[in-house]
Amino acid sequence: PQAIHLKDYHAPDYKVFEIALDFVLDPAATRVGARLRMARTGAEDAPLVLNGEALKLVSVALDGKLLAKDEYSVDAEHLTIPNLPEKFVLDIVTEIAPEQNTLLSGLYTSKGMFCTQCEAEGFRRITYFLDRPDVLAVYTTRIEADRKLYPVLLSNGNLITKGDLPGGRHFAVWRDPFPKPCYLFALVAGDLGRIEDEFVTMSGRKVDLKIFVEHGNENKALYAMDSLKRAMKWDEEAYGREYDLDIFMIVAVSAFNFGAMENKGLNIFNDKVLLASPETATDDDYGRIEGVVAHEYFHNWSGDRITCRDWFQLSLKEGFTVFRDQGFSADMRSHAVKRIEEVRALRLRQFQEDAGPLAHPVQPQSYISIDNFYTATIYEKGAELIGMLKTLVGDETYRKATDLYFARHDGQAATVEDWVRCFEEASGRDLSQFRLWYAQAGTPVVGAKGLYDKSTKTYTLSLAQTLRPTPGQPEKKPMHIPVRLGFIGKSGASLPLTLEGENATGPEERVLELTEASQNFVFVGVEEEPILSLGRGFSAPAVFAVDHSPADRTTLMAHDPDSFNRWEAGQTAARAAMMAMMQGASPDPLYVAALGPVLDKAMEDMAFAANMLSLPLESEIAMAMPVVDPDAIHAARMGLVKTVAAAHRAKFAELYAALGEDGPFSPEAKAAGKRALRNACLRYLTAEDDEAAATLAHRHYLSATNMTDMIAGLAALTRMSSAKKDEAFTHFHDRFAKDALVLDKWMGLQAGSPRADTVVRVRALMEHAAFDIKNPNRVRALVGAFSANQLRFHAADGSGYALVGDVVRKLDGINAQVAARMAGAFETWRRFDPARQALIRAELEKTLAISGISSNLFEVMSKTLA
Ligand code: HT7
Ligand code: ZN
Repeated sequence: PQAIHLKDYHAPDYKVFEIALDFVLDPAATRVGARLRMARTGAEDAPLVLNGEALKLVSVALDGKLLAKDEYSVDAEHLTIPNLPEKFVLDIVTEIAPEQNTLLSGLYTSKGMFCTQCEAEGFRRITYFLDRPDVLAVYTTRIEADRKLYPVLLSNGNLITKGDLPGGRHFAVWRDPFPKPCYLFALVAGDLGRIEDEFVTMSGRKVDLKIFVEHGNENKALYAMDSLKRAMKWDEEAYGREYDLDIFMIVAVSAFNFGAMENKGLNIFNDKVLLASPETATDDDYGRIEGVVAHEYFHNWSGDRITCRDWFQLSLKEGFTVFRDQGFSADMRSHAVKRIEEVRALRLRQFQEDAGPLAHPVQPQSYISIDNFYTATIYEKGAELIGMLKTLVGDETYRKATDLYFARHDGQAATVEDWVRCFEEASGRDLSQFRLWYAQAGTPVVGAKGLYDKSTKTYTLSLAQTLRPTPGQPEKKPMHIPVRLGFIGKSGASLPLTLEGENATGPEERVLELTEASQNFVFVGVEEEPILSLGRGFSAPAVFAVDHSPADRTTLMAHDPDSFNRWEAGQTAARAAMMAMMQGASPDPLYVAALGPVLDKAMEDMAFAANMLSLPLESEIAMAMPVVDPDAIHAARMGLVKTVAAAHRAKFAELYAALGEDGPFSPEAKAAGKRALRNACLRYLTAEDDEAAATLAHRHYLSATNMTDMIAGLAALTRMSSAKKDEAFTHFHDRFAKDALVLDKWMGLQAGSPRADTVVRVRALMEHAAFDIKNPNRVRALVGAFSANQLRFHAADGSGYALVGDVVRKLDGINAQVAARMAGAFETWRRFDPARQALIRAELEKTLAISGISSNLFEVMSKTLA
């Protein structure tokens, strides 16, 4: 497979003004007519090279005249037509087989309905086209299908007309007046239920809102509808963005490669991130639904109205839209808790990526398969870059910059450079060095050393940044890093930060700009030796390395006014305690004691307290180890849980009893926080593997009135040997046997069990009637959850590697995008001991050797092995 490079970008040789699509739907053989009104914009002798994949070409006509076979050429990926006039109309007819489309890219069927997924390069699996994001056209779509089987016929834009046809068939015509790239095209046809609502925009226009789901699931779409209306309002207030069509539709589908897709006016969602009811969805599910509904809606401006010039600019729309959805969710819930969740996810997925063989910059320079670049770096690190820009220019200028971006680039396919320039113009600042964040891969380490001079009351802070080489980038330059910080006195009070040369007392928090490899900052009038609170709010996607003493950490845990750093201090202390335990030390009594005040104050902010009480995950601990020892990590973590549980048992029991569910279920943040805190207590109260713990967990499960609590009870049981475990899992299975999304949770919990028989159980579950390798949700729920189970995936006998390797190899011929994603489980392999590395290498080599390997999997495997 060939790599594609950013440096080779050329504007297209042809323009498409309009495209009229005509679908005659049939699962086995759908006929697609495409009429393209086009013009040449490149050299006179440039042939028109259209992309196409898995298509049967029926005919091509130029300006109404059928072309003979020698007037064009077709290969597996292109239709090439030479000698074209300056302006012309092409009519192309193709035939496709949606029911055979297991890749779920292009037009496919899912549970008897038709749906599309065109990002990144799926449109070429529908018809021959210039399948690149910088070709923007106006779409008219006619859909014809059996009326009984497919009563709902949808596409982008506004409905123009619909009607009946002979033979029990019917049709609908949709027109989207906004020029768009083909990756935003969508079509849905099926027998679907719906809920409807409306939204009045800030200029007083009424927008019809419709969500389509499988019949019977209508009530499970109500929360998504509510989230949508809140997102529409928020985008008007926070960014001045008003919706532009008369109708906004969402459709839920069961088989989907990703979370959701922002097709203009017709978002398509994986049902996992749309459907919710108290009995079937956890609080995390509710939060995710709210966030993803907002994310896709926000794309209407950051992605659809302004799209990307090429796929190297992917973070332009994704990083920005993630940043927008994070802002929305923080406003809807808790800023402190949201930030903790974001950083946790970033470190788990993006720092891991940046430290491994698949590291790439937020703006990559090359790729083999663009599907492999929908990564945590493009999305979450991309969002962090925008957060840093906001920190550097301030809130008001940030809004000026985004207003300028939306006004200047509306209707265009833009670049990251266009974006940064808007910030430069709005702020008057030179952001040349900041651009390195887009160009350099890797996570910088910001080291800090403080020197306090009691006699002069000065504190000299030395900051130094280092960035390790990443694949293809041996040399790195210093970056522009905003470092938010504060000083805390021994009593826990905040101290002012006055820089040398300033004549007024400084504020209690400020942002330093680190631009050199190392820099000194001298603070004056510092009355006592301060404890440094560095990287507040996680002000940059970096590792902030400060050598705090255990006592300093507990002071920060209790007194840092920055809630993120209070949590951070607790996590660092817990990690240090577990690292020491792996060297034979007993659990750090200072850390264990520091959780006392956390418990005492827990009722003040329950969601935050739950986060303070949760120890770093095993994979988070692994990131701090030069050679990962999964068994030692597991033992240390279990040991610390048991010690904390024993030290604070009475308080955990008291809180647990006080926090029982009362009143009707609410998915809102306060009620969710209460459940989170109660379930954190349950975790400690069930620390031992004995009948008392099993009885409590079982009772918790049985008495639960919502899915969050049920899962908490089951999760506790997965660690236990008691017969109550199987009893509860069987009960849960039978209760939810008809609900695929809930059975996914049932499978995932079992795949995440630390018990030694987990591999065997997962293999058995792959034979369960509910498991379907063709449905990505099922694969992710079982195999994805298993590969995230560090202890069992990395079992020393290699049985976990073999399981995932077998699935990846089988899946590649079915759905290469998902296979490549699953294969990402091996990306950390060089961080394990030589014996495990040898086992993984064997899996990687076996996988690379499969005949007909997809370019998706080839890219991930070959880069992982390199
Ligand atoms: N922009 C969407 C990306 C997406 C996607 C990418 C590759 C393969 C399948 C896909 N489905 C959706 C989702 C988003 O970021 O909003
Ligand atoms: Zn997105």
